[in-house]
Amino acid sequence: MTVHVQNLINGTWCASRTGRTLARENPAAARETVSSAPLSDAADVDAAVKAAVAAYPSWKLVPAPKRGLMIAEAGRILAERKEALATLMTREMGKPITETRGDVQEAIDTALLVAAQGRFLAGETVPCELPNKFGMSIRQPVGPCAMVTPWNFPVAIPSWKIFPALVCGNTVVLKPSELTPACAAEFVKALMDAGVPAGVVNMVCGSGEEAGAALVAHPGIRAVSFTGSTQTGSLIGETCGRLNRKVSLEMGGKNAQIVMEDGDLDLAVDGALWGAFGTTGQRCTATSRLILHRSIAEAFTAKFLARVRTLKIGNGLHDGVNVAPLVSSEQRDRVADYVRIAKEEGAKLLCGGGVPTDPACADGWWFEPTVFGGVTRGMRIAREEVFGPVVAILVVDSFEEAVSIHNEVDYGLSSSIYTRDVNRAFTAIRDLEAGITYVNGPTIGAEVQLPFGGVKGTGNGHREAGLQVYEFYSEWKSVYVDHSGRLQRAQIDT
Ligand code: UN1
Repeated sequence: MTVHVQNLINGTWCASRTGRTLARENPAAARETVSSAPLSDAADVDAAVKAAVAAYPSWKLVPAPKRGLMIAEAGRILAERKEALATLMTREMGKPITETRGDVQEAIDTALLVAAQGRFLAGETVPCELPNKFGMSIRQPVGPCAMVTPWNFPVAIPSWKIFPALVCGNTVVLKPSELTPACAAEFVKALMDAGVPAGVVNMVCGSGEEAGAALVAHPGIRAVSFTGSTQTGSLIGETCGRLNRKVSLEMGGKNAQIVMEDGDLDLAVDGALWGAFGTTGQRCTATSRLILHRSIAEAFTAKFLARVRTLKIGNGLHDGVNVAPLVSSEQRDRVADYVRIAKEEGAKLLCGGGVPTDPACADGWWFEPTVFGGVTRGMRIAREEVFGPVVAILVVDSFEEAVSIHNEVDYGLSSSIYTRDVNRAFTAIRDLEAGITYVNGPTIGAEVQLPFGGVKGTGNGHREAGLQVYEFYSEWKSVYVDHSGRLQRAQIDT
């Protein structure tokens, strides 16, 4: 059964003016079309932005607690539809049903957190230097926001952006990945069913080059939030810089798990398996490097490889599957390319490295869980993001060397260290250049109540989730109320 997705403009679901659509196949059964969605152009984007601009003046006057209630209701609706949405998500982008349930759950968690924030979008009151004068700061919305979202967390990531944007009083145009339009439409439907007025949330489907580019540069947009590739993020950053437009970028990672000689090896193996091969390695937070202390490297690698070989490859809808297909044939080509490059660079293939030969995998985009040993700092496989089930092992002689290797990549999203030494753990927390550090846990699995984002090439300094996200979706206004009844000159009459 194919889901026919449409654009949502001013509360009405409609086709693109172009008449063009794009079909989306099931990554685990490429002959099955899961969804089809409009390939929109600049005129469709223009209509969506105009709707968001028109809806803004009244939406920003709705009291924030009331906006929060609508978000709470959207969260309740998502909880009610969780199983159906998770099933659709596995069919549309591949990851196992346990993980797609988690994706929807992350949106529900975000709804609960953001809804409550509707009653606590707090500012400051501060003393003034002059008598009979009152000083405070308040949050105001930014205006119509553009969200450009990826396929790997097709519901959770839109929720990280759209819920806080709405509670702050902004309106939204969403351009979801062309690989997951049906999931995005279900997310937006939950908001509409929760009573969000027409025009407050709009959705335009299509390619990044056409619909995405038109949206980001549209004069009606005041802020842009993007999660995706470094290449696209940099282009969006350039456009927004030129237009003096607020922009939040969440891009690549080359996350590492460090295992020290005093770490719990079995626990570290569990962590590495989940971090490297969960979501088939297609998370910004995925473990892409294992930095092992030489004294445990051999023992760890043996245990790890034994476990990797037991991972169950299959259709994400089937019970017990650990490794589902990659999202698309292009993504699989990219992973295969990195495997070739790593071999050419002299890395040693320890397991996997190809397309599974099982006939059950013939009609989809699987790739074997792949481990490289003998990786050295300069190799591309040690520095570049793969976004697939490939992990590179680097061996070090000291904690200092582990930190130095960890920090020498361009990215800095997530990091992890397994150690029982509390001093080392806290030194790692201080010294690892990353937005997130886990102690005795894998690099994936952030919770929504803490800020999410990275340093260096991973982003441009903004954070999603937690309480920090409101810095992006609101503007501070400073207010001075002088009740002295006379002119008082700051810095002069004090
Ligand atoms: C992403 O890969 O872009 O921390 C998001 C995690 C998830 C979110 C990942 N909660 O792994």
